[in-house]
Amino acid sequence: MKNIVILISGGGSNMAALVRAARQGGWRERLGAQVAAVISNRPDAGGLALAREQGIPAEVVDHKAYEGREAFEADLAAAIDRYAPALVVLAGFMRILTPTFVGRYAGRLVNIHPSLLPAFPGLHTHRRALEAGCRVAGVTVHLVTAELDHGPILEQAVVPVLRGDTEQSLAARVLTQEHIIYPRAVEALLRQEGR
Ligand code: NHR
Ligand code: GAR
Repeated sequence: MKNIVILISGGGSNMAALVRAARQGGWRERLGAQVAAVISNRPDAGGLALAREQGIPAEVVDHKAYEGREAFEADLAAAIDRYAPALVVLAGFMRILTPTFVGRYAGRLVNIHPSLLPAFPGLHTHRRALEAGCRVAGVTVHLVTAELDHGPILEQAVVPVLRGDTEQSLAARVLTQEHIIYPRAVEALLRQEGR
């Protein structure tokens, strides 16, 4: 079985979209794949309850309990490796990962970033797109490399920026596209030979 481990920090709507796609899309039967676990770096992440409701093991590795990134990531990697995952999927995961961690999961680590990369890597993407006067915005699924939000692009979707948009209204429009393209991108990765 190809195990998928999903890392979250917040509400987990992308995680929920992936779980739904796996169930409704028959990933177990068609691809021999399952969402094996959800891990959050925040104990209060709403996605933890959503995962448990679906019968998926949900764990916390709280970064605040550690002195440095390396110590946090050592425990995070140990928690992940118990599931021997074929893919590690960042879904609203908000901690920058060191080159050591990224190297451990090279080619198996994927992220969804709420901008049209290479525009607006990093945080506050919707605010920055509005401030720049962009007429379109969007979302990118990419492989994770050591350089933040710079790995190879797997999928993108574009949405219009509308007159009167706020950070919140634009984020909501982008999020609906995230829920469509992330399951599609993950399914395509699962189909690749040798995964
Ligand atoms: N790590 C690497 N090495 N490469 C990437 O491409 C990564 C990554 C870790 C996370 C997701 C990401 C995004 O899609 C991601 C991609 C957090 C921050 C950040 O600044 C930036 C980008 C992303 C996630 N985090 C702060 C930190 O100090 C904390 C912010 C907070 O907790 O709210 O880690 O945009
Ligand atoms: C999503 O918009 C995701 O693209 C973004 O956070 C939101 C998480 O929502 N990710 C980042 O900003 C990464 N820095 P969710 O928890 O409901 O999936």
